[in-house]
Parts: sequence; structure tokens; C-alpha cells
Amino acid sequence: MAESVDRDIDVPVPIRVVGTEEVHLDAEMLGRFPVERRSVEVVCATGSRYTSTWEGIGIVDLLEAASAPENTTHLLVESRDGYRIAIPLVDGFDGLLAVRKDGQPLGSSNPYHTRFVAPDIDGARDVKGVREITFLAIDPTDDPERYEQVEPDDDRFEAA
Ligand SMILES: Nc1nc2c(c(=O)[nH]1)N[C@H]1C(S)=C(S)[C@@H](COP(=O)(O)O)O[C@H]1N2
Ligand SMILES: [Mo]
Repeated sequence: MAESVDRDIDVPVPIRVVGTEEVHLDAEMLGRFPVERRSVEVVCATGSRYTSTWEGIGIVDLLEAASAPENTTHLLVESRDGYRIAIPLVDGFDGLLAVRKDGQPLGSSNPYHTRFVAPDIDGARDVKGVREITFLAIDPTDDPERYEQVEPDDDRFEAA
């Protein structure tokens, strides 16, 4: 039986994707990308973990859409809650800007509609409520953590 993929994407606030060009992803724009599906485990430092099936737009497609600089080393993923994480491009390649988890729109049971997920990264780096993705070339002498914001400066999308 043919598998039906739900094309309906609910994103109330457009997401900025910044490379050498800037793309604003609203629901209509997101709908033009192929939807990819991936199983990714979220592993918290506290020891709790779970695996879900995530659906969304592949990071490679976003990289192309925003014409990311050729020397890109990291993606800076920033959330509406102020959280910001620098992901090495090698990890980001397998990542998704997810809009659904286990077949359900993220917004149907969370205060956020999108989430960056990728295999083999700490759960703390699976950023909820993505506001902006920037493709950055960070100099090897520079510290990527300098670009991050993991301390709360707003209400956090963290259950506990
Ligand atoms: N925007 C945002 N994303 C976030 C966090 C957060 O506080 N804000 N917490 C992170 C941490 S520490 C973990 S372990 C996971 C928890 O994801 P879960 O609620 O799906 O278990 O989300 C991550 N993503
Ligand atoms: Mo965590």
C-alpha cells in the first residue's frame, strides 16, 4: 500500500534561514520542500531518553535554499525562548527541521511547532521552537560555544 505523507504544515511564525541569502519559511514555503522522515533518540543529561519518528525538512535542503557559504562549519540554531546552539555541520547534515513527531504535528501537544533534531547529538542540542538557522563559518581558533546561549533568558520549553 502506498504510504501517504501528510503535507500539511502548521507554522504560525516564519523561520529565518540565513546563508549568503536569507529565506523566510512560512507554512506555504515549507510545503514546497520534500518531507523527510527519521528516527532520532533524544537523550537528556539527566538520563531520560526516548526515540521518536520525526518528519520535517532536511537541513541539506535548507543549506541549499539559503546558499550557505562554502566554508560553513556550523549551524547556529536559535529558539524563540532565547536558547541557541552551534551544531557542527557534520552533525547537522543528518538533521531535520522537524514539524511532526510520531505522526502528530509538534504544535498539537507542545508550546512550539518546530524542532531541530539530529542523530548522535545530546538531547540538549535538539532545539525546540526554532526561530532562526544561520549557516556560519567559525574560525578554527574561535570557540563555537561562544555563540551559544544555554542559560535561560526567557521561559524555557523545558518540562522539568
Ligand atoms: N528551545 C529549547 N530547546 C530545548 C531545551 C530548552 O530549554 N529550550 N531543552 C533541551 C534539553 S536540555 C533537552 S534534554 C531536550 C528535552 O526534550 P524533550 O522535552 O522532548 O524530552 O530539549 C532540549 N531542547
Ligand atoms: Mo536535558
